[in-house]
Amino acid sequence: MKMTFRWYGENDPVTPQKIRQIPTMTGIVSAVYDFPVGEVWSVESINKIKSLANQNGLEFEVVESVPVHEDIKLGNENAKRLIDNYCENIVRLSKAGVKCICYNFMPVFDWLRSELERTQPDGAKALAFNQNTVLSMNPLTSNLSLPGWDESYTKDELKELHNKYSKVGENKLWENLEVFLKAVIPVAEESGIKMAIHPDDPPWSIFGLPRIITCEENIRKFLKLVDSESNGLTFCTGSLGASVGNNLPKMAKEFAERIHFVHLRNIKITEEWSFEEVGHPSRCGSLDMYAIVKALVDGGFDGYVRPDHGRMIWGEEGRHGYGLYDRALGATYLAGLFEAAEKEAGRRYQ
Ligand code: DNO
Repeated sequence: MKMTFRWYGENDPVTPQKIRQIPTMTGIVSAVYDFPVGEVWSVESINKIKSLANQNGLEFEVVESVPVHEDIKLGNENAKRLIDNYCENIVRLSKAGVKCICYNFMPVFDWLRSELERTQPDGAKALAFNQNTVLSMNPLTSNLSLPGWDESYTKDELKELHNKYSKVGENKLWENLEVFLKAVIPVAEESGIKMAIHPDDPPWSIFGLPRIITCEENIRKFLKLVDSESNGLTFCTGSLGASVGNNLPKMAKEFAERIHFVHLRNIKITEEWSFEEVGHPSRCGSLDMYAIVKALVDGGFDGYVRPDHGRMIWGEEGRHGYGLYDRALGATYLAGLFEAAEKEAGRRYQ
């Protein structure tokens, strides 16, 4: 297992200098942010991240994300050119030493929360999702500010996109995903890159848009679309765990060999379809973090791990979910779980 930490680039107040001081940290997880979605990243921009990481004793082996352009998900006439660009990014990243690429296939919106600063009993501020609030939101008319939404569309563009997706239901989205994978995975194989799809967060349809990477059955289907080690998963416990039907330890064990990257965080399910983010340890929320880590290790997982979203504690302010303190606490807790599970399994602990 390699413990890593997400870094949002030079404007991120959580600097590589700080990240390297977190015990067990081996590398940063980052991306090039200065090119529009769908375009080829410059070698200079890629190498800059690598050298900033390396100067601080950290590796740059995981990219999160190389975003998939909406036209690929819609499968329209621009898809071919954009997929070619995607392949070129894979080749360029592999030349810079990247080994794993995280991406998602969620239409329009990435991860979604209805509240960004819910105050918890101990005074920490955390992200939360309430289904009723989300059902009452209309992204086409309201001024939404969503934490995971990297692209900012104008209202008209959003309406147009929404219209286009009205013709793309789940089946068509699966087909478009298959087209993407059949083009991209052979390039990843040749480049020694493991592709790791991120599950949909939350793992159900929102705003009438289809979502398909949601549960055990669909993940099994996804892995069969292209049965290659390079076609793998980002196992995000907070995303999959929001659905009460998902048995995370079972899924972790079954899919372990195809899991290349793990996002570990705990959530507390407050009612069906609603949850809030909590501290990483099992006793803080609804997920049994040790059972999940143990299942991964017992299943043979030996990839990259990062502590996912932290709460804002000790007065820290910054990017929602991505402050320093709570994620750092999470990293050391999670490293402890891995040490225990790996030793118990008779594997060398690194
Ligand atoms: C949220 C993240 C996601 C993730 C993308 C992967 O905190 O886990 O935004 O980076 O879905 O493409």
